[in-house]
Amino acid sequence: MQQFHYRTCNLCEAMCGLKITHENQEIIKIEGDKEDTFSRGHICPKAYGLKEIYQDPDRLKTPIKKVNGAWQPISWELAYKEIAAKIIELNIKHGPDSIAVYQGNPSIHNLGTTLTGPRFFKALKTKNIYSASSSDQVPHHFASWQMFGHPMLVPITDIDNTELFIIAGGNPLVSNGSMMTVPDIGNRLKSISKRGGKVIVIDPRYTETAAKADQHIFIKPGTDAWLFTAMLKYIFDENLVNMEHLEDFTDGLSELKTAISDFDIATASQKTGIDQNVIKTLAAEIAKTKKAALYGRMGISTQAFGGLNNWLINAINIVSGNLDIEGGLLFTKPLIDFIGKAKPKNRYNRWQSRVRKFPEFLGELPVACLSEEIETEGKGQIKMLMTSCGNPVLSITNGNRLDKALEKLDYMVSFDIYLNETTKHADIILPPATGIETSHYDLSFNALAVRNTAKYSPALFPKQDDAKYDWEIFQELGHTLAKAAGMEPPNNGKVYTPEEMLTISLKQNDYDLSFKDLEQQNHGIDLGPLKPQLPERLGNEDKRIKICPELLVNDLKRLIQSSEKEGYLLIGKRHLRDNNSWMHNSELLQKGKNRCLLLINPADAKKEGIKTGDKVAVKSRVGEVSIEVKVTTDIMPGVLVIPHGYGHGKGNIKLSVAEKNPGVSANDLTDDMLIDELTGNAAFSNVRVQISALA
Ligand SMILES: Nc1nc2c(c(=O)[nH]1)N[C@H]1C(S)=C(S)[C@@H](COP(=O)(O)OP(=O)(O)OC[C@H]3O[C@@H](n4cnc5c(=O)[nH]c(N)nc54)[C@H](O)[C@@H]3O)O[C@H]1N2
Ligand SMILES: Nc1nc2c(c(=O)[nH]1)N[C@H]1C(S)=C(S)[C@@H](COP(=O)(O)OP(=O)(O)OC[C@H]3O[C@@H](n4cnc5c(=O)[nH]c(N)nc54)[C@H](O)[C@@H]3O)O[C@H]1N2
Ligand code: SF4
Ligand SMILES: [Mo]
Repeated sequence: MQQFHYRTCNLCEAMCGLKITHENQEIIKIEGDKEDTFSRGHICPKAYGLKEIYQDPDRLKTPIKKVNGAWQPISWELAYKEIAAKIIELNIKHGPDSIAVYQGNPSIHNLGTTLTGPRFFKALKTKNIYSASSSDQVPHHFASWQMFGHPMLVPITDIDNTELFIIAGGNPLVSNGSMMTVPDIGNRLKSISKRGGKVIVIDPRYTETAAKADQHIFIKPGTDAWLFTAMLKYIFDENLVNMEHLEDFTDGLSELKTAISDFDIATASQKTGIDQNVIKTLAAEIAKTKKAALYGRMGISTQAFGGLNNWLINAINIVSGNLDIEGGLLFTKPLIDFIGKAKPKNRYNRWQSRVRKFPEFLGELPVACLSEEIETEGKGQIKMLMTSCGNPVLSITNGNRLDKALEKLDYMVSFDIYLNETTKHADIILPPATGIETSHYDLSFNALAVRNTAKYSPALFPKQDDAKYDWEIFQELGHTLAKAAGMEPPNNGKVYTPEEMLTISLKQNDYDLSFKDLEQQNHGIDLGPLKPQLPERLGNEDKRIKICPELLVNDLKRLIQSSEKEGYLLIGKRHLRDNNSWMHNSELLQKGKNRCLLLINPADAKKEGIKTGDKVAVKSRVGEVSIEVKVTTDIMPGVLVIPHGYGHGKGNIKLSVAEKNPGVSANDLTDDMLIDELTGNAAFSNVRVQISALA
């Protein structure tokens, strides 16, 4: 008999509701859940990947251990014991910092991992904690923490009410939104234009989102901070500041005016390649449109001035009067609200990385430092690495360097569902149950969503008998470790389920909902639109916005002193059927033409004497790849595009589908020396490269 199961897709940030038709343990159909209170029936092709991951014969389900270079099964208990013994041994020999942790992107998409992984890693008391966040969104958190008092107080575009939506460095039509949980983005964008509003995209590529927008503006990669400072300057100069509702609790407005007084439109135009009149119009439009939002994402975050960009974007939204108004940008109020309860504290520069002395932020060091911290001998050198839900050999800048550095480790453990380019270096891999075998609640993305909603999804299918959930693995390993160290196991040795943890989190909340209420609503519960909440919602003690934080203002010097070098600027690109590096083992998502191509503008192609289908060598300071070319007017002259997440099949791994079309890794070209020195974020969005035609 066919049955229906409703759940939230956990593959990206959009939180789409799925309706899964199944007969016993066979999936018949996956479609959008039209009754989902938030996503209204939208899904993307990746949702079908849930079925493929479930059925993938290459997916690991029980632990494996490398013995003399060959993989062998090992029991959970023996694996825990070996890992615990190694942690204790290295701790005694070299101290807690000799054990490093890398947490990848799916950590935050899995309820069990989110609830138990970070807690386990924190208990190791190592300063060497790294994550995909510093290849991604750390600058957003930095600006939010500095300006609004909490790293997760990220202003969210009120997309369903705005009249002007400016997108810089984001391609939500493909990514389905990021740092802005927004299912059904296509229709939501269309509605803006339909109600007489306007969508503008600022991007070095004429993207899928740009194609649906009212205006697209090419920008030279890495120069956005020049554009934003010039826009701010213009708003001040033309007396367009209009923020009465925020003035009573905003500090530093006149300091901001002074700080940007030396910037001008002419310089910005020369740096960005954007016409002066276009810059003026952009600034005037955002200041004069009643409900407007300037939104920036990956492209403005993963560059040398990611922190500055996010600060300047927030400042533009504030002075133009668009923060904390309907149709502008608002803060969320999730059901499980870890922001509201948090106490302000220092989160920056409490320690530094050992080799390059980069400051810690939110308890983490920049992942661009990981390889050198493994390679460089001396006190505090990393001897052991634990990766969870991450594939840094393909995802971090200068991935090849890490690939080699991992060989030097004394020991490595990976919590991962695949034997891949990173986990092949591990001594033990512990694979959790995943996707439709697990229950789900979005703890993080509800804090970034364009509407307040809540939804709990139970597991669809039971995990294989001898498999384990991520929350079991982290808690049981924690207990084994405590016992081996002669300590009391945490929680008296009890293993809490996510459901028990959610029940505890929901004991008190502003919506008066219990876990039972969530369980009863399989299409989710709508908690209403985002609403103005300032100043109460601010995270700092004085409840005041800091529009001109010292750390950020001082960083303007670095922008002014920056200089240009020769060569093409390499940027990235996402495809609707890719998900970073890890869903290439799905036949369904992989079929079709090769997507791992180098995109180049016709004028540049002509100059280089290359055409579509040719192979070229692309070379950067750190490496070289050879890749097929596609010539397209979508790319700005001087800019090259290579998607990330490819480069499969390096070594003894098991990805039967992915290896058929391995592609090359863009991160064999990106440079670990390029970093936003303020926030520690990797700057891979504009790496200098040269190309040469191959015979
Ligand atoms: N050049 C370039 N580099 C980039 C980017 C870019 O745009 N360009 N994007 C950056 C961004 S935004 C990000 S977020 C990072 C991502 O970087 P990472 O998080 O390091 O890489 P992913 O490709 O997401 O790899 C996810 C890993 O998690 C495993 N996995 C999947 N599901 C589960 C699960 O349920 N449990 C466990 N334990 N493991 C699981 C997969 O097998 C895979 O090994 O890459 C960054 N790197
Ligand atoms: N299909 C699919 N969806 C995904 C993912 C995926 O891999 N595939 N990954 C998920 C993850 S982990 C994340 S973080 C999000 C990312 O979500 P987005 O940020 O929306 O995704 P990107 O496609 O990386 O968009 C970055 C854009 O910035 C542009 N850009 C590059 N350099 C610059 C610059 O200097 N200035 C400006 N203005 N623009 C620039 C690029 O051309 C690109 O269009 O997507 C998520 N969703
Ligand atoms: S957009 Fe994201 S959440 Fe929605 S179906 Fe696709 S992968 Fe899943
Ligand atoms: Mo990401």
